[in-house]
Amino acid sequence: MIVTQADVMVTSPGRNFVTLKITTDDGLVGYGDATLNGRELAVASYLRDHVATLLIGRDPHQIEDTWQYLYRGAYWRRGPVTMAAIAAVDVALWDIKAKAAGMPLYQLLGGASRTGALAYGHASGFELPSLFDSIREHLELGYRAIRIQSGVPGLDTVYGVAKSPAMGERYDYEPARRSAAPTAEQWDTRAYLRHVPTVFEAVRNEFGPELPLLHDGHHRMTPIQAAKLGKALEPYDLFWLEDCTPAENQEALRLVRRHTTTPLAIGEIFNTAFDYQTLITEQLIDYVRSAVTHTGGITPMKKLFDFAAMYQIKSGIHGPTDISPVGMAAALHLDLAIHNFGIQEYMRHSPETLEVFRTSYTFTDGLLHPGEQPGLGVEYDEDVADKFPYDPAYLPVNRLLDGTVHDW
Ligand code: GCO
Ligand code: MG
Repeated sequence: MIVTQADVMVTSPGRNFVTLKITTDDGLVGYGDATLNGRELAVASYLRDHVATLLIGRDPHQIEDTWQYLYRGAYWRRGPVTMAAIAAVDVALWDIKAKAAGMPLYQLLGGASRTGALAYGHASGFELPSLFDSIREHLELGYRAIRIQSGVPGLDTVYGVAKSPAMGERYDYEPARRSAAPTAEQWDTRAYLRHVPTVFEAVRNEFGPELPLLHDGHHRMTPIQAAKLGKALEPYDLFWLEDCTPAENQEALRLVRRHTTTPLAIGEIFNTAFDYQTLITEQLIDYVRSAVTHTGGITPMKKLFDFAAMYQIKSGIHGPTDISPVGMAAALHLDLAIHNFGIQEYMRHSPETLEVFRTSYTFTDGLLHPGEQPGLGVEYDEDVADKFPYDPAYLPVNRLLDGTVHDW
């Protein structure tokens, strides 16, 4: 079997997605997600202009060799654009291999280690009543673990918080605002640090001690501020505190760790195992947040999780709606197979997105399952996709009240 065609497809059903389609002379088709929110066309060009022709004539079964060929062969390693492009190739080849085997992909990764993957959803509200409503909605949808983001007194907009959920607004569409330039949000870390523990106290009082609760700090704190927050949140028994400090600085977590037993998750903006070297070997985190789509695909993610497993660190794969259903399905096959599964983020795609991407994964009683279709179990409808042309959209930028640009 050889690769005969590699097509890069861009569509925007509610938000932008980049998908790689690899076709073989046997007529098998594999899909890979190459979506990099706000920088989509850079990855599309990397694939179209520099990778697609290299794939023609290759044996699709040689996944490890193709991965090394693209990673080492380019000389310029790592980086989100490169690694998203390589991920798309890797996932598409796994899709083909599993289809050729007539098995769902998780079977090729070692088979199921569990009946389903515990998922967490995103509840948010500017004030406590709307936050509580959002939590209740998620519980009704079947979620058994919930991320909590709330407004901060004095700030008009806050990352991860829907302004008017009553009007049907979901925050997952907001980070990719359709505009020619990013919008600006505001930030005040001291106000945030004063407010967040009161929110978790109220949520625990209302919903009890059992519900696993998560929170995302989105890289906004210094190490000492993060240590303070972790400590303040200890009474509320978080499942994790995510991205408490800017992720590039691995050593920062030493200080945070020394001060708090709140479990820590990091890595959604990482793209190789090297970004975790200190974090894993010194056991500075509890959960690895990488996305399959942004970390070079299934091949390196499996190695990364096996490395993490040696230090009792678990998975918590990134699953916002800017990961396409193809990337989501890839994550679910890994979640089912690996031993050190922790939790899976699941925000749910919009109906338009699911018209383009026909998924077979299921969400039942809080657990996700990738389904039993051969391969990834996701089909891409090109006719429907063509109805949603690319539309520039940007993540917001963040500024302190005096105008200084801050981590977003
Ligand atoms: C999360 C993330 C996302 C990111 C988004 C950026 O934990 O799900 O922080 O919401 O902000 O993926 O594109
Ligand atoms: Mg996050």
